[in-house]
Amino acid sequence: MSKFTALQREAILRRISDVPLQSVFKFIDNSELTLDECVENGLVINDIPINQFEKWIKQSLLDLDKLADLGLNLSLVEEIRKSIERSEELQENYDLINDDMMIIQDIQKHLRSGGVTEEGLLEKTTIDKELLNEIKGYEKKEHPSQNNDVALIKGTDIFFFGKASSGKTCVLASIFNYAERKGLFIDNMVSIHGINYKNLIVNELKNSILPDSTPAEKKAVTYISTELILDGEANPLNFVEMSGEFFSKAAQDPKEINNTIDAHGYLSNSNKKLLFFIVDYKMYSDNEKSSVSSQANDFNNLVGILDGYKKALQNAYCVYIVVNKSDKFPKGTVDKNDFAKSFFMKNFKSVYTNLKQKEKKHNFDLRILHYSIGNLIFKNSYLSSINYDCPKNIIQSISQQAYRKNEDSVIGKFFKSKE
Ligand SMILES: Nc1nc2c(ncn2[C@@H]2O[C@H](COP(=O)(O)OP(=O)(O)O)[C@@H](O)[C@H]2O)c(=O)[nH]1
Ligand SMILES: [Mg+2]
Repeated sequence: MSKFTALQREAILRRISDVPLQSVFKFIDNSELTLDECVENGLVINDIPINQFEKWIKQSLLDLDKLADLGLNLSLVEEIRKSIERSEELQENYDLINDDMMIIQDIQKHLRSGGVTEEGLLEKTTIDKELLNEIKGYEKKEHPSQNNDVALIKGTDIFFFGKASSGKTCVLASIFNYAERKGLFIDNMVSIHGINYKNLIVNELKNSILPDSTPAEKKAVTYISTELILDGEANPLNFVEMSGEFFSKAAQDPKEINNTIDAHGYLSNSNKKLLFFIVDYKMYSDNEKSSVSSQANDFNNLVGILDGYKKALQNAYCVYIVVNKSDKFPKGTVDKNDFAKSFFMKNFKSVYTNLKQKEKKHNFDLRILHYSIGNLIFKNSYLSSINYDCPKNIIQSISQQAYRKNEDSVIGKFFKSKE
């Protein structure tokens, strides 16, 4: 729009109260007139809708403090102040969401309390209609821990060790979810509580919901018994998940082993074992250096304890180092297993050396691999897509270990033909 000449300006200002409001707004928007001079020349300020003032204030065309001087009703000035504060607050929430700093439950709460709006989410964040519906319908049920002290049946025992929150339950859920899709496992009802727990976490994973942390109670040591079916042959597997606090407690006080990682005597039976050490890569990438060294300490202590405890390591076929949450590896990492190996050997050097020695002494395999359950958004609280490669590789490896004797025949055939 062209600028007025001085004469035109004067003429317009003189009859400003006759000019349609929308035109006056445009003149002010384009900095051709100021609100001050319009009011001086007879524009009735209280006729202007308050959202118009808000727009000008946001565009720095107007100062909030000036409105009272210009004659705007004080209660309206107050209303505008509040509304501006609120929209700043809303914007802060959208910024937090865009920076991946808000968990899904908080987004849901803000939607209910007005801290964000549906339109705002769609407009100002990357959330689309479908995801918005997921957020609105998101529901995480409380579930009591499953008391499970049934003795392990004969078979291969699979243990998950790692700090609280390192992702043990998620790895389990992810493995069972994959096995269910491919029809690889058959539930064994000896561990009915374990099976219930497994069904629950798999169901939640399918609904993108992440598990609650496993509490440090003896009854919260979960045992899920299943049979791996390959070529029509059933191979019993006992999956044991411990609370992360138990793991740390045992690491700090080896005398407590009976009450912690050997809860219910699961660790000391004569079954063959696969031991999974779950390393939390995210703690590292979040720059929580102290927690990395405390992970290393705990693993070192654990290795020491296991070495002397019954035949824990002697009965182990394989110790797996799982560098978990590999979706947080640097962008562009091509070979994630390679990266996991170098990462572990560099940052957990002492644990690696320690395990290498025990590997020789007890003759188990030592494997280092990466794992991710999928892509997580909303500050790691919501699974936006599921990874199937990681569980596939782990199950394949577990199968090879569990069937060690006839490795070349059955397993090789199965995986070559199926995938
Ligand atoms: N980025 C990422 N985060 C994960 C992954 N697995 C788990 N997490 C996060 O870690 C949290 C704790 O996982 P959980 O399985 O409960 O840990 P546990 O205490 O060792 O059983 C989850 O709520 C997620 O936020 C993963 O593969 N990638
Ligand atoms: Mg857990």
